[in-house]
Amino acid sequence: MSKRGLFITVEGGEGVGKSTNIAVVEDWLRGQGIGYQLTREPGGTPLAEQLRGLLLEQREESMAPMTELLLMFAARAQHIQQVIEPALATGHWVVCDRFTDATYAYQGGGRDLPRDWISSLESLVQGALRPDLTLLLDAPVEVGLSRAGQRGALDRFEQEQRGFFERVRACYLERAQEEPERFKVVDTDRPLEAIAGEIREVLAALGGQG
Ligand code: Z5A
Repeated sequence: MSKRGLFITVEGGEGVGKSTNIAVVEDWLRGQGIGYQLTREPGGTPLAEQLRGLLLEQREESMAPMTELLLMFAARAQHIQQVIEPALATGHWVVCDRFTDATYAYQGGGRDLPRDWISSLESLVQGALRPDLTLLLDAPVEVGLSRAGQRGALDRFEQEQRGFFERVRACYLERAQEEPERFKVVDTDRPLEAIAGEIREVLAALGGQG
């Protein structure tokens, strides 16, 4: 039986450079000859991608925070069962663009839903599954918003006000302080090559445990 793969999540606020730096993670994994599955949340399966569409699209009827929370976990349940667990079980590493820390940050920090509701759903939906490493890409909110603002139409989250994104960032940083073994906070308000070098170092240290 193959050794279980490692589960890496990449987190951070709007425009911090997740997509850009996930490419660095992929390059490193390819260079090491490690099989991996790249995926994202909300989404990652056809059904979960449909739920993503519901979560991100702008509509006239506003979405209740509880609806948003339950849809995030509904998508996650499907994603874990169809993609994440099967990949880890065959020894592939899983690289996931956002996971449950985003729920704590956006629905907990941003929308002010109670943290214990999120942790109850986390236990119910994930059982013992937790990331082995979480790369928290961090930059001041104005830096991320100005980078993200150079793109096209805004989704439902991107329409939020600055205070929302400040709460999201504060919640991510608080979580990183609470779990320093799992989180690596990477300052992305720097040139790309410096960021990539730090990410490769973090992965090399983790690879030794894999
Ligand atoms: N969400 C939630 O609420 N609860 C949950 O449980 C989950 C998610 C799982 C969709 O996520 C939304 O779902 C998300 C939270 C919510 N909403 N928001 N906001 P997403 O992952 O699709 O959304 P995103 O945050 O909108 O990703 P993003 O904006 O695409 O950001 P990014 O991937 O971090 O950024 P990027 O595309 O890599 O970089 C942005 C630009 O900056 C780009 O032009 C780069 O070339 C440039 N860039 C990047 N790094 C640098 C540096 N170092 N220097 C200069 N320029 C740079």
